[in-house]
Amino acid sequence: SVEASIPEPQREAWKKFSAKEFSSKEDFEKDVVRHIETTLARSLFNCDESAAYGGTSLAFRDRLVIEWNKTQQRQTFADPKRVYYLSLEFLMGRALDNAMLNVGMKDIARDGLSDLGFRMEDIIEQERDAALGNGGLGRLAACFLDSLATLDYPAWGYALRYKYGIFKQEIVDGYQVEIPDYWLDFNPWEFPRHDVTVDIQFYGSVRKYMDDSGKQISVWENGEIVNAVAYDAPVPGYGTKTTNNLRLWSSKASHGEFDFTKFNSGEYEASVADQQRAETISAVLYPNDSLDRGKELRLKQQYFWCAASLFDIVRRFKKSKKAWSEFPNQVAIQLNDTHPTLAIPELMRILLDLEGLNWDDSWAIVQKTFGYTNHTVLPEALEKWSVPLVQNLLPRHLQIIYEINMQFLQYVERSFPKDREMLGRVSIIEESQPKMVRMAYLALIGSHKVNGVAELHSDLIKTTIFKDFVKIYGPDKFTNVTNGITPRRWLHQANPRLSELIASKLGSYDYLKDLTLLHKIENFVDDKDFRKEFQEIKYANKVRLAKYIKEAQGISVNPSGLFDIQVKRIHEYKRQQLNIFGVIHRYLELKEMSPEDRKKAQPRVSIFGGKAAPGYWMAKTIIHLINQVSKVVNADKDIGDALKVVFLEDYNVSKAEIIVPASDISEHISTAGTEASGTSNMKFVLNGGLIIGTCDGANIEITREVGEDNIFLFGNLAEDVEDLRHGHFYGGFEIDSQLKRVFETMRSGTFGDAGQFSALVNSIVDHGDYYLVSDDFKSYIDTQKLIDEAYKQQDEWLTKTITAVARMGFFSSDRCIQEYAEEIWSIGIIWTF
Ligand code: IMP
Ligand code: B1N
Repeated sequence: SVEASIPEPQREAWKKFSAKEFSSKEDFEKDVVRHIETTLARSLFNCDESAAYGGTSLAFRDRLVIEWNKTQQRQTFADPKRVYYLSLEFLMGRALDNAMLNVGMKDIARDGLSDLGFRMEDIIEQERDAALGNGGLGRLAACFLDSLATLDYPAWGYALRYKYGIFKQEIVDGYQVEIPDYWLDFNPWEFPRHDVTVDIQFYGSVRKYMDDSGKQISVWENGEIVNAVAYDAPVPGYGTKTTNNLRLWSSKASHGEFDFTKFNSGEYEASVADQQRAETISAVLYPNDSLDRGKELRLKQQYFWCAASLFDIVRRFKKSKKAWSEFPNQVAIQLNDTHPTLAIPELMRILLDLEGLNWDDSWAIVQKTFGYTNHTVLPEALEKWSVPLVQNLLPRHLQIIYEINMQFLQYVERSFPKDREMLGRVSIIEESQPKMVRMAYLALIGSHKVNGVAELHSDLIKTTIFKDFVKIYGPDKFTNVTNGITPRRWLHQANPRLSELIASKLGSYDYLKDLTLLHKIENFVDDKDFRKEFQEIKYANKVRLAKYIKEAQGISVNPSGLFDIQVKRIHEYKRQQLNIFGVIHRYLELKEMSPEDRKKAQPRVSIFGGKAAPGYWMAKTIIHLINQVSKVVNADKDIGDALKVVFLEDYNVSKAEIIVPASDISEHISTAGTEASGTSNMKFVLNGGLIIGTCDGANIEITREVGEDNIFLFGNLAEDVEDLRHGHFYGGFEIDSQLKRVFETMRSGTFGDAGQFSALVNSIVDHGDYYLVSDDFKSYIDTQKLIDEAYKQQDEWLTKTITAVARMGFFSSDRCIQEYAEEIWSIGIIWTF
């Protein structure tokens, strides 16, 4: 149904002038020039690369919009069950290159731009990243959108339109400095929908009364209203016409009577202040990864976004005039971690208070609708909100949460009458001072499925944080969906030569839609020409990165050295400290060698990159140490090319696209049992690099797929971590002797004032070494030695990397989305023809 459609007699005229997609080079050029001259009001005489980027993007945007409109029409007409992916983070990166590849017009664009006097690569570089996320969780959401569209699923993403994405990182005197990322100056990819708005309420109170039939009614009233405005971004699938939608909500002051009276009574300033306060809600992405800070504004963001999204979803459902019992057959909502958990009490509120359903029917609908994905077992990342905070901001929701909890606890009590302690353990409300709402429990109780993101992680949640809930609900409520990555961006776009080589051997690019087809390149593992080309591509990618390192960081690195890369958020559990201590150890060994021996040593380039949360001092100390070591080692004339250390500033998605294809080794070395999955591990191997890693997260499944010979595993196992930690405190423990030597060197001032690093060293020496750096140190450096030796056997190394690439088919986000669709969402595809 179309609410404002053109009458039948006028449709012919309409159709005659309907927008058409360019399909030739000439039409593309025409569109680009028209956009530059009219939309951007520039001319032949002042068209720089940024204007050319604008014109090119707008030309491609036109194409996407046409397909986007048709997709929405098809979906509206078919009215199938849709999936809604609620994520506070979508780390999309750049859109232009992706749009060109997905609609398959990149070659035309290259030729067209060249006719107009531009190099396409330079134009692509003009775009700033859409960086609405911190790390893996946000990038996973972006890969999922790509797969959902590619597989023709009717799906929407919902998030916030932050004015400021993740901060830009600068390194000043070795320290991280955060610069705000105001990214919306020019964003051709979004469409403001000023007609799609929702009033969102905060604060206020709940009035209860009996209606005539004796039914209790709750009214949430006297609150503050903030307006949510929709901004849409098209999400094109690869090699399909399906173009789905990512809807971002922006907050603004509601222009009700309230403001109006203020204006009239001359309180102009107060009114503007209100406006700014409202806009603050969607202003900034919280820059914490796997860390919960419990800030009120964050809770406001979460509710604002959940309420606006649910209003939209419910409105769409109501257009079909189906019975409420049909809601779970039309709507699947996936909670990306606990951040959108308020959607559960919000849907309850809509059904109970606004639609007049009873509790049991409402609850049945809610439980069938939601699925919850857990992404971490780290205690510091598990969200809890203080009861007084929720009471004040969302009084009605707190009542509903208490009611959910009461019914749940009654059920538990009936099922486990002998286990009195269980009630306190599983209660949604933690009886602390102040009381806290445990969001993971609420998400679990309100969903029909809970999944972890890699096998080990999915097993771990069942034996640790959700142990009691497995007893209560049985094991079937829990499942695993191992993460994946989109091969479109992470192979085809980031590594076009490798993608082309693979396509030439497989006969087509079909493997980009069915990554399991990759296994066939194992047949070419002995093919001389293939091997040569494969090796040359890796070298060329290393040259490209070396060039970038020189430009960005001013450090010269030799591309024939072993490129050892660790790029990810800086976090103690990810153990960049283990890596840099290993680098110091290597430096000391090189210093002790004779010049002849040093010449024989395998040259290495150690590359780091990643952001620390602004308030995470230990992570910032690690960054500082890496930069200090880099300064000393790179300037040491004895060392030369034998070792170079680089900290790459401002790691982000578009930089990852240059970095990932250039690794020989990448490091995924978290303390076993702490990294839920990891996804960059998959990206590096898919691009022909090997892993040094612990038995953690998806490393375990990668090992199973590629074979133990094609990965370098080290360190203690997850099952032993608890005993080791216990031992540190009660048994007393000896720091590894080689690590001790590293600490002594630091203490002697080799890398500057040792006091700067004392907290880092003390966390290991004096405070129990929670992350087991010392326990794993020997195993780590021994494995690095093995890698040096293995790398010298270039032929065998090449065989390993080719074999590993061939065996990565499992890790496509397409496989992952298919599992969600079948096991959790029960949705089907919408045919595009
Ligand atoms: P919604 O479900 O109302 O939010 O619609 C989703 C998107 O599809 C909106 O941008 C609508 O404008 C658009 N839409 C809804 N129905 C039709 C239709 O029949 N033809 C074209 N677009 C539609
Ligand atoms: O989610 C990724 C996994 O691959 C990583 O292993 C996992 O660490 C990551 C609170 C998080 N878990 N939890 C978060 C991010 C932001 C925030 O405010 C928690 N991120 C992960 C994808 O599954």
